[in-house]
Amino acid sequence: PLSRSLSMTSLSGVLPAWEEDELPVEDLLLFEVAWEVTNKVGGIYTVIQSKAKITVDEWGENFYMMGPYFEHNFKTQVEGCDPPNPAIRKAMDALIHNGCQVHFGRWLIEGSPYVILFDIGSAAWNLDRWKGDLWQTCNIGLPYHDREANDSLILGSLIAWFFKELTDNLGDKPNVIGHFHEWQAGPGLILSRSRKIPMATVFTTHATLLGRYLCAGNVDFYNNLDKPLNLSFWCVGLDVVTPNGLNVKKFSAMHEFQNLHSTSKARIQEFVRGHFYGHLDFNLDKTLFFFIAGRYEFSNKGADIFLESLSRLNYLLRVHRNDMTVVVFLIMPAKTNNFNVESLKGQAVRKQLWDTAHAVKEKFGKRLYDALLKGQIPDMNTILDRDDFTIMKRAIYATQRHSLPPVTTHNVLDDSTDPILSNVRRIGLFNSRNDRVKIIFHPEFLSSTSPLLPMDYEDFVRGCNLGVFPSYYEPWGYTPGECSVMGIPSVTTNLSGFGCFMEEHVSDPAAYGIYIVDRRFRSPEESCNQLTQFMFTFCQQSRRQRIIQRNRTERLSDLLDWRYLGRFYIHARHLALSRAFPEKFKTDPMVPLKTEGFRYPRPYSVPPSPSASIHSTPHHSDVEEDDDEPYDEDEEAERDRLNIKAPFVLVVHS
Ligand code: G6P
Ligand code: 1S3
Repeated sequence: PLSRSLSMTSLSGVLPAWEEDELPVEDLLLFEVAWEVTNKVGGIYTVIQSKAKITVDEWGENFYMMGPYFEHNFKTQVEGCDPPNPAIRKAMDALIHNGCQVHFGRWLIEGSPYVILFDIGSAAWNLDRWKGDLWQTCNIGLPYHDREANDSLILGSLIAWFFKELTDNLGDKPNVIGHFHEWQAGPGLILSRSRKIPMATVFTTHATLLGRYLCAGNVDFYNNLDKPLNLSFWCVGLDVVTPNGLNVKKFSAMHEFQNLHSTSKARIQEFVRGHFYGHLDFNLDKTLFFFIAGRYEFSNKGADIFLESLSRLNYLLRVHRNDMTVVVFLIMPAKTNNFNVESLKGQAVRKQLWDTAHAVKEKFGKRLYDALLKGQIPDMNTILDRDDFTIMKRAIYATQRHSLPPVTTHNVLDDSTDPILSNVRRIGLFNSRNDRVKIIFHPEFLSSTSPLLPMDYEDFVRGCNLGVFPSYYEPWGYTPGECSVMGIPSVTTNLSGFGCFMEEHVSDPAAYGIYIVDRRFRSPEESCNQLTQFMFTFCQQSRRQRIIQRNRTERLSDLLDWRYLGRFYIHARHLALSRAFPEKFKTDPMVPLKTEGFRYPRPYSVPPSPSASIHSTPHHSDVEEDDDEPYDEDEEAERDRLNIKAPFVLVVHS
């Protein structure tokens, strides 16, 4: 049935009570507009793609996503079909008859939402006229050669045109809601509003160019927020803060995510064996994998303080004679001209060693079998012949190298000015034998078809031990949340939306594997020391402590689930409808929706005073070091649940 209402119930009111009036979705059409619909650029794709399922569950056939058409994306992600709604068909046809191409289909992701995709190229001949319209309407002029801005204007003009046709066809029922994401969808919103198209509108911003550029420059942004900045625009009003969620999947076997960690980790270890050939004098069983990943904004994403802290961590591990090694992956796309030869050679050498070992093992096995068939135990000194030794020696000789294992997997184009490489040179972490911290800069997003590290991002994250995201400018930041739902601990900051959200809702975030660096109230030097300390403490944990901590991290995933956080979007839509059509839709704007009042308690097994244990590491006085068995967290989880008293439950009435 189309008519569904959502109500959120928490068993004993730990979560704020929340009841929205039922929305008659059969009398409404919801359109969500974003540049990243079927088109992955960054974090906004994750928002709309992961949220699709809960939106389709609520809106059924009355939900549509709109974005730009790219042939490759359409062919690989969309199943084309005819729009079932005649009003939508008619509106599309109006554009098509005027020479613009519009495509319709189902996006092949969870929930299979309908998508309407507009071909920018087919409408580009209108650009000058539409630039004029934008200038006439709101005095916004676009730079001549700015491709991004031009494309967003074409998309916006097509979308506003579509809405005009649609609402003309529909009359006053059903009502239309247009939800626009980020500035690229902005022209569609501006034009729809200025043309007084009868529809409710919502705009979600995911970052501001202003913040991004000011933070990346030399402005001490957060300490000067109260001072006037010489800018032509500055502040926007805000109705609802919509925390970003994820489509959380729970495994039926509780420990499945721990097993997945183990198998993915083994694949990363294989890569490391190749990359460090000839220098594998560290114990892979005592090696932790840390990583940072994201858009290559060196200081905004905190790669600067991460590298500095790694050099301090290297020092601490060395002076404390700690036997752990940390291999750090920096995954940030930069301009490259392919993989570097030394990295590819590393994997080839590893493969050759593997093949040699396999060939000798086969021969050995056959000779052993033959001897046993004759009732003999073979002489172990002669079971392998001279040829076997020769191929083994040759394979070992091939592992000699005269250079250190490379710090980057690709040839970086601007090598001498690249911020990561320049800083690696400054701190001197060149993967030498003495270093306890090794660096691998992978200046390309991961892919399961890579000849070097053939893993997709999700599998890679699962195999790591700690994600480190010490961002300076980060409106939300998906990366640590993605780690959490996979049960991988991470570092975030109190300057990221995610970090603030966790600080608000989790009593002892570090015990749950969420380390929050204070970049708001501390100097960069102090933040660096704090980050170093977090990483050093992490290295001091036993394997069993890490397993316990991963269990706790994974337990936080409910908090990040769209089934919980989707309520903020529902609220925003109510608000928009009540403003656009006040006679039909009412909501109390005086009661803003908040998540305040709910906190995950400190895990049951953590002593009440942090001074009683290493700060926030899982308490384990009664367990053996390095006990490899997956820790049965059921008991602790159950006690925590009782302690929370009110696990939140989402009830969907239909
Ligand atoms: C999972 C597996 C264990 C494995 C461990 C490795 O928990 O269930 O069998 O030993 O991962 O953990 P580590 O923290 O050393 O990567
Ligand atoms: C933005 O992407 P970014 O990495 O440029 O949007 C993301 C999704 O809302 C958000 O998580 C991130 O903080 C923003 O910065």
